[in-house]
Amino acid sequence: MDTSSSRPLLPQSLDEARIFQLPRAAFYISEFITEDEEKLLLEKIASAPKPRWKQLTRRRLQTWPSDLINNKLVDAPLPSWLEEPIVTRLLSLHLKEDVASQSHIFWDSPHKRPNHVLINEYPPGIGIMPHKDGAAYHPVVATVSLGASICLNIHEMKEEGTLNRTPTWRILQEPRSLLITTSDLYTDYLHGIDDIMEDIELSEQTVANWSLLQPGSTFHDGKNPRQTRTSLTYRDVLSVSS
Ligand SMILES: O=C(O)CCC(=O)C(=O)O
Repeated sequence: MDTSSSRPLLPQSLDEARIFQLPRAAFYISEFITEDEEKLLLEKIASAPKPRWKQLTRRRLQTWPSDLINNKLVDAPLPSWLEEPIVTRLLSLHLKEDVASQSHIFWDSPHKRPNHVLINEYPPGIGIMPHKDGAAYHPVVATVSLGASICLNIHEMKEEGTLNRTPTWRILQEPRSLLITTSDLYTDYLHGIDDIMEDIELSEQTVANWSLLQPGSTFHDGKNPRQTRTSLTYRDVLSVSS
């Protein structure tokens, strides 16, 4: 598909984008935004005022509209470039094709839409420790990836309460893709990204969303050499103060 065209080809409903290998429910759309939209978003992120960036030890991030304070968000709109086209497109995706049930992925969240976005920038070799996102948010995360591919690992806790370092599943996130994770994946599992220079052993057997990847995508020898990848994670913060 020509992803530089003005509209991407979206599935009829999220049902068509379900990752069946994962616990209910996760969805993956490989070409959720166009190349032009990706370029514009990267330009907007790059041109944000310097203080917007929070430099962590190995990664940097922006928080929109603001950081949470005691798990609360001060009421403020997202900037228009984070709303359009992503939020509108996300909310236009119905869970099922059936016209009688035309609800979207945030239908049961308190604000019926995401109100908060984290922008994480991962240089090659840098990831994020396995973690849970916690109680501040409604348990739906919509992640749009920009710039490059990366593997997200899903981990389980062992019976004795320690982390199983071997991921139970891997999800390959391509540039311009949308990944939605919900329910048990949010509450019971941890997610993280390895600190490695390339993702290896990528195949139908090892990647949960393999059948949903971009048509014709080639990961030569099952490898994905890392390049700088930026993610936008959209969530609904439960508690909002005015
Ligand atoms: O960049 C990603 O895809 C994951 C980000 C993440 O784990 C988080 O924001 O909690």
